[in-house]
Amino acid sequence: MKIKEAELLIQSQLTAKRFEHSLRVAATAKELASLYHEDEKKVELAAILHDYAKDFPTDKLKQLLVKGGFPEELLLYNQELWHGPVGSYIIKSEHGITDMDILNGVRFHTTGRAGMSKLELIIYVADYIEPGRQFPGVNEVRKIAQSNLSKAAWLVSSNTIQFLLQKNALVYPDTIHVYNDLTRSLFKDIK
Ligand code: DGI
Ligand code: FE
Ligand code: FE
Repeated sequence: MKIKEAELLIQSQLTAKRFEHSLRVAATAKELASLYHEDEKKVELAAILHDYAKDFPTDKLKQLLVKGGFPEELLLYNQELWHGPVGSYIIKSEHGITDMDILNGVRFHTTGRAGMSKLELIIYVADYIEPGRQFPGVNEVRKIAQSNLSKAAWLVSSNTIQFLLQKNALVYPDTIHVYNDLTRSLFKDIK
């Protein structure tokens, strides 16, 4: 799929606001791809497509999550976690995307997971730091993203978990796994 084609497709699926978010994530992700020597075209495509299923109605998300064979445990967690897996399923089954890195970039963009590829880390971080975001602490992540991609992703996971704990929200295991995985690799003597 060409970039322009993906943009038009996403524009047809999302509200204007979310479409603009997707374009900003794509621009941010492209910069990170250049900085960290990742395939810019692949990264841009994954970024444009990452929120494909964000505006799907709940019933459709639920149905496609099961149809796509994703862990049914996801149904016991916040519905925010469903649009990534469902998006990856749709771009594969309806739009012929076969690149596993792109599919995983879309699938895991909300939770992250242990053992993320460079492309996955880029999407995960770009979604958090695109210029329209105003999370507490986002400027620190923006700064670190310029010199250390893993450390930036670690901060995203740490901030997200702290945000969820403050709300007494459930934390999906993959959200914890990315934090543990990056903590292990960044701070080698911490157990
Ligand atoms: O789709 P976006 O809004 O661009 O961003 P996103 O896909 O990263 O979704 C962000 C939301 O998902 C944000 O409010 C934090 C939430 N989230 C991430 N991990 C978890 C989670 N929510 C719950 N309940 N549990 C998680 O593990
Ligand atoms: Fe999302
Ligand atoms: Fe997003």
